[in-house]
Amino acid sequence: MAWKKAIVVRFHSNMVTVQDLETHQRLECYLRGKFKIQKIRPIVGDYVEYSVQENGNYGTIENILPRKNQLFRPTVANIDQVVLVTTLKDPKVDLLIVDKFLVQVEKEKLEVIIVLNKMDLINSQEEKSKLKEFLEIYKPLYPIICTSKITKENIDLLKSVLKGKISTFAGLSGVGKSSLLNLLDPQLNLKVGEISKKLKRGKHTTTYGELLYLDFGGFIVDTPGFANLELESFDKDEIKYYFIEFLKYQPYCTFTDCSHTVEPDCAVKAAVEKGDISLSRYNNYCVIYRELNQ
Ligand SMILES: Nc1nc2c(ncn2[C@@H]2O[C@H](COP(=O)(O)OP(=O)(O)OP(=O)(O)O)[C@@H](O)[C@H]2O)c(=O)[nH]1
Ligand SMILES: [Mg+2]
Ligand SMILES: [Zn+2]
Repeated sequence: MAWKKAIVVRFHSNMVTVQDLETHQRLECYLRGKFKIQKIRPIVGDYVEYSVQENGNYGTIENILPRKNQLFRPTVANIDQVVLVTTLKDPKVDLLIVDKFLVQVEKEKLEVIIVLNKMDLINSQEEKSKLKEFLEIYKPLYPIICTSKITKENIDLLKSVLKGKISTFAGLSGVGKSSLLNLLDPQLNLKVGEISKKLKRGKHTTTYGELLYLDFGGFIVDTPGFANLELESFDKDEIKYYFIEFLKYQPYCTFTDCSHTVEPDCAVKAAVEKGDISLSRYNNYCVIYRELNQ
């Protein structure tokens, strides 16, 4: 029988669950022995070719197609975009965490969309000015979608952004990732407000995420929220390349290896003083640089 194409949605011991690209039907598959010999393992998000066994109950993975990219936490292949979900209130997310997250995504050269959730909680003048500040900082840099589980604003816009793509939802615990996904596709029926309790107890979360299929077309990985974000594996000198708005000024710094922190005649610092680069972003860059310089 001819091979068919599918995507790996789940991995467990020595079998994988695949979803056929045409029929969307799921099937448990065995791996050919050659993969073990070649030390190749399919991961969630891999496109594969498979054949169906005679009884029709199981399939066999025949071939793993080349990966476009690979994310390690969670382990997923062929990601089109990362959706960073964040909030200004309950929890109040520090912009340093947002910037650290963006650094990670920029390093992987992935597309990112910022979703600002719990808009229903933004009511007081103080909260509204925080919102204004957030938009002023990030709108020139990344697409932002403001959402709420309560008012359901912009859920259709979010749907259109996810349609036909493989996306991961990332963000601090409690910002509403699972809630938003349930709103997008109620069949997902994800647990809300529970994983964070598990994290507090220090339980390990699975490293192999599951690919969830959205009924309007598209795949999602609902990653468990992280409590904090450390950039331990980064070199202090690479961080400047991941603050994307610095790039066009960098060539005009007097020192070619300028770190934009203490050097004189720094074009990035000049842009901060002129207001062309946000002070918040620049300060967070300096914090990250110093943390890695210790
Ligand atoms: N007011 C308000 N509450 C929300 C909104 N979205 C989610 N919540 C609530 O926030 C809490 C956490 O929501 P979850 O969807 O579990 O958050 P999560 O990001 O998946 O959290 P983890 O799985 O721990 O990473 C729940 O009590 C939700 O009901 C929103 O737009 N507005
Ligand atoms: Mg969740
Ligand atoms: Zn400089």
